Amino acid sequence: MSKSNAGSPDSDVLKLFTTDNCPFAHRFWIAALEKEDDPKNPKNFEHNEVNYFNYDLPTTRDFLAVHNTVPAGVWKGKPQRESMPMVAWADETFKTGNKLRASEEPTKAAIAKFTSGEFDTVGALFKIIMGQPTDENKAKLFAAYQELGRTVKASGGPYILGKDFTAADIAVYPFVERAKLYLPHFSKVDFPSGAEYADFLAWVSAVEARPSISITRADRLPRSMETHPFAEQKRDAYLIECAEYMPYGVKENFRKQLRFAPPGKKTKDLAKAQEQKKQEDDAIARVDSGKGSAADLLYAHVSRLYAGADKYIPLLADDAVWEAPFEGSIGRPTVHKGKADVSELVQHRKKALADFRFHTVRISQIGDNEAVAQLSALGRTSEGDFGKVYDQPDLVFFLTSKDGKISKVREFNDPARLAETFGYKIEAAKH
Ligand SMILES: N[C@@H](CCC(=O)N[C@@H](CS)C(=O)NCC(=O)O)C(=O)O
Repeated sequence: MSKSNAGSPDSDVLKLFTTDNCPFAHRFWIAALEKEDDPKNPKNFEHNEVNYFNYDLPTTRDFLAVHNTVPAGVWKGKPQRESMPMVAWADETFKTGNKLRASEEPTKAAIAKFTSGEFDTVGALFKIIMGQPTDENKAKLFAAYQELGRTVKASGGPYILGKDFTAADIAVYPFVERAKLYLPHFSKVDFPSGAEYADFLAWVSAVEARPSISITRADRLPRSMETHPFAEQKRDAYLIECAEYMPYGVKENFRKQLRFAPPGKKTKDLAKAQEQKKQEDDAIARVDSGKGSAADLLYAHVSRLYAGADKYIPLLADDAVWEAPFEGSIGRPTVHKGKADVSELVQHRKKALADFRFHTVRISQIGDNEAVAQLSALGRTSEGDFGKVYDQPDLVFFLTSKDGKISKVREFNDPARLAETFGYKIEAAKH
């Protein structure tokens, strides 16, 4: 736990939660360094490196009390969330360093232009890397790069809006750094070169010459080696190591492998992750064709419960029953009968939480029509600036299936934890 008072109401220092391999966090890191008088010696923010796979680390806990993605932060007791809003906020708030013009119209228009729609440099890249290196997707990304080059030329350069490095350059650059590595490595696609990309490539060089960019692109520092469960120390190899899930869609499977993994080492196993993903996909396919076992349905239950009632409710038999036998002691119903009641329960829960995940899930089929899941839940409520952390480390679902649907769920949680988070009153047991 940090000993500083960064983030507290009487400090001017931002408590920054960031991850050195995330392109969104990279945006804010660049912006934060640009706002420094001396980027080598930052004074506006305190850097907290977050391993968002391991929920037991104190820094990760502090981060999850604020947001579920990096970058995030706390400044004068208030939460800061999401990369581009944070860039704009820092530009307004910190009077030091360079003006990033984040709130000015031309910058806002350029950010929108190059991060969405026809000339999107972000979405098109992800599509290619995530297994769709089609001619159409490649053409779209490369057209966006050319348009960026034309914009730089028209503005007089060397940056998107002319001589000033702005939030527009910051919004795009982290995804170009990754494109240079990921396109050839994962998709066998050459990063563009040649005369038609000259203006775009000149922009890349100009951006990379900035001190803020060199600092953020340095090889991994000790704080990274001590935090993240990856082995490569050189920046390029490290970014590739972290992104290995992308072409295979196994991010969630890597997440499970990395939950308790040691920092500074390579322990993830792509073949095992792919095998697990196949089993999970098969389970969902059986569920969706009405042939799911109790264990398959329990996997679908855990995956879809917080994805929304429309995804969850079709799993239920018409006369499904949800029992929460311990919740009587906090004055909540212990039985919800039929689809309508259960749907109401599911919607009520989703609304109450701003951010939620089940994790460390173990599912076992224990009879022809029964399965049990031992798992943990972690989330944040949706009220107030921060919400409140909801932590239910020992949770059990007992599921009964009938004709490929869920006929009964029994949920066993610690009602004292629900009471603490949601303000229920603990009542004497009524038996
Ligand atoms: N919309 C967010 C996206 C940030 C984001 O997706 N960050 C990823 C890492 S690159 C993250 O924190 N993931 C958390 C997790 O997977 O648990 C932003 O612009 O800041």
